Amino acid sequence: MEAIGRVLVVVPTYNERDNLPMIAERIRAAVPEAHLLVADDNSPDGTGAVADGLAAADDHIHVLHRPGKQGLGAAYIAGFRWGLAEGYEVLVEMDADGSHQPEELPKLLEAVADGADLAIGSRWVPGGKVVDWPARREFLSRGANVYVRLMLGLPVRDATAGFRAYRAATLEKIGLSDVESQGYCFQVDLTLRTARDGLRVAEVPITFVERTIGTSKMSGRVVAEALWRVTLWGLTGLPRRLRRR
Ligand SMILES: Nc1nc2c(ncn2[C@@H]2O[C@H](COP(=O)(O)OP(=O)(O)OP(=O)(O)O)[C@@H](O)[C@H]2O)c(=O)[nH]1
Ligand SMILES: [Mg+2]
Repeated sequence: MEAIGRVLVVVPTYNERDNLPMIAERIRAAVPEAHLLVADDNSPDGTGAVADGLAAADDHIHVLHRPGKQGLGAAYIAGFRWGLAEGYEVLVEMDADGSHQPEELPKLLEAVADGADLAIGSRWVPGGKVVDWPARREFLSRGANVYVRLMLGLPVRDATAGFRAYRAATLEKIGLSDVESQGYCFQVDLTLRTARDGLRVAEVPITFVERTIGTSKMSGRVVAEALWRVTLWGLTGLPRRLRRR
């Protein structure tokens, strides 16, 4: 296991006022050396001010204020850019709603230390679990992942997962400037880029817990974006895959 250097956990927020203090505290306890960046899209519920309060009391917490709701992908790209400019060596993605458990962060970081260029906290590998999800959400996530595997031929069980750790070098290599995905297919987009560039993707089993506070930002529009983009990537990549056979 090698040393991995400075870690930045990027947490995007939109109306997570009631979740943020608790999740920040759990992150700080689970990985005390790591820094936390809250990327808030000017949440109407005042999450940005809550984040400022946390940052004022703790030099390991930072806030990136963005002008308005521009989607998860855009928030992460802005957060990654901030972290790369500040010289962090590992950049972690994590939800604010408690679905991703900070206590599982060391496991993800270990996979990076063991050589992964991208470590994905996976619900759909042996040992991975989902707690309290309605059947239709599980069906949607499993179905999306089957479709992604069929269309893109990605050797990954949970390509839509949003709990992951990237080496800075991975993000620099795959390039962020031409990423257009806004919603959750951002995760598939970056997984595809990482695999295409021949980098090493590791999946670590995690337990995903349905949020108990606040509301989901998952919408029909987000699902539709993922569906058309994955279909397009699959169809445009297909001739190349067939030629390789
Ligand atoms: N900055 C920012 N954060 C967002 C945006 N959309 C979602 N988020 C955050 O991204 C994380 C995941 O969003 P959720 O609404 O929990 O979506 P999800 O986890 O895929 O879906 P659920 O399982 O239904 O909760 C949360 O921390 C949200 O606050 C956005 O447009 N901008
Ligand atoms: Mg959630």
